[in-house]
Parts: sequence; C-alpha cells; structure tokens
Amino acid sequence: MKDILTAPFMVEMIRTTTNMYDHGWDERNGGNVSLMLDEAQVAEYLDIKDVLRTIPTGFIAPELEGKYFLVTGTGKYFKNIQYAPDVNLGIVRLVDKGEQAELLWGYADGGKFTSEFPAHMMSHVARLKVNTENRVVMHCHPANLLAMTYVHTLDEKEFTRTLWQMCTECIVVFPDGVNVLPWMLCGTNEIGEATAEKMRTARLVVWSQHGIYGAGKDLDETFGLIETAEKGAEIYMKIAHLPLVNTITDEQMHQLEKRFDVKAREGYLS
Ligand code: 2HA
Ligand code: ZN
Repeated sequence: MKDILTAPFMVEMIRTTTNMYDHGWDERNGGNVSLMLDEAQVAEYLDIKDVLRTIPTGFIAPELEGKYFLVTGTGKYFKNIQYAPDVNLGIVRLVDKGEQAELLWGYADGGKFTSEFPAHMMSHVARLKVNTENRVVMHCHPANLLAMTYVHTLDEKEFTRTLWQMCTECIVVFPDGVNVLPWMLCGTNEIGEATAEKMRTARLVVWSQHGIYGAGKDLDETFGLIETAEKGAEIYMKIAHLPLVNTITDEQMHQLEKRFDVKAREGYLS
C-alpha cells in the first residue's frame, strides 16, 4: 500500500487549504473543503474494508451512497493542516443512503467532519446533477465578499452585475453569476438545503454576513473561482464610496461573451 500522504489528492488538498489560510480566508477554524474521490483512487492507499469508525451524518442523501470524500475536520484550523493532516482531515465513505459516514482515515484525535457537512454533501448532489465532473465544494470567509454583503443589495442579479463590472475577467470566470442567501444559521440542514438549491443555477453562493461557497471540478479551479469573485469584491470595496466615472458596459460584456465563448446568465445583461 502506498503512503497516503504522497497521494496527489492529499498533496493538493494540503496545498490548497494552506493557500486559503495564507489568503486570509480561513481565520481560526473558519472554512471547510470537501473533495470527492474515486474508490480506485482511495484503494491505492487504504484498505477500503478497514472502517475505523462510523459517524452519523444527520441527513439523507441516497445519491451519494458509496461515495468517498476527503473532508476538513470540525473545529480544525486550516493553518494546522499542513503540519498534521491526519488530525485535521479525514476520508469517509457514505453508506446507509448517506445517513452514516464510514471513517477510513484521519480525524486521528477522535474528531469528525466539518459542521457544514450537510451543506457540502447537499451541494455535491446539486452540482453533480448539473455537471458529473464536479468534485469539490469549498467554503471560506473572504473579507471583501463578506464586507460587500453589508453595503450592497443582496439581489442576485444586482450583486452579480456589480462583480462582473469590477474586473474584466469576472464574467468569463463565472458567467452563471453569484447566488446569494440572506443571513441564516450555519451548520444546519436548512442552510444546507438552501445552499444546494442555489447551487443548481450557479457555482458560487454567498452566505450574507458569513462567507461564500464555491463548487468545481478540482481544487485549483474552485479556488480560482472564489479568488476571482473576491477580487471583484475587493475592487468594489475600494471604489464604492467614490464617484463612479467609468464601468464595463453591457455592450463590452457581450464582446467578452463572444471572445471567450461563454454565455452570461439569462436576463442578466441588457
Ligand atoms: O467551520 O466556517 O461555517 C467553520 C465555518 C462554519
Ligand atoms: Zn463559515
């Protein structure tokens, strides 16, 4: 059996979460990431019949029965993942229609997966229906996106249009735009279901006064998605209090659609 700490998915997870911490997106125990793995991928490094513990999930997700996930641990700090991956991360397999998670590796201090596990798993279900290649759900607390939810309308079309106008790349990177949830209690099945519902139409979902969720096919792409939205929000927070003299017009947005072969969310451009 090969050493799991050398697995490309593990190396990438450690690098990405460290990078997220370095960006200031994951203070203390803020943020959580889940990466779907193939059984064959896992079996190269672990005896998949060797279940260390079984942990109830508190939700039902039959679509994810038998699926494997590498997930950050509850109460754990992204800052520490690189130094103790087996304490701060875990690999689980969902069984019993998703009601139980079998721990195959990690959470070595007796811990378990993130408190936002429902939002992650329900979002995986929603995104897999749109794109079978989706493997990653990522949550974090980038300061400018968060700040924006205090001073900008939470109307999804307006929020999206503002971000698109802040840097040329935004519409190219997230043509589906950004969906927005009002403040809700985190860690619950309710916010999980609401997030998943929003994930049906966009890969980015803002949690007002809390943070953001992103979904994508790999860690790099999902990180880049959030990074681009956060850059847009950063520009907005730099200019929102100043007189606006120039912007990117809808006509220019249409040029970007053509040039980069993307289609903006229906009805969002004039
Ligand atoms: O796990 O970010 O939303 C810490 C959080 C909860
Ligand atoms: Zn959070």
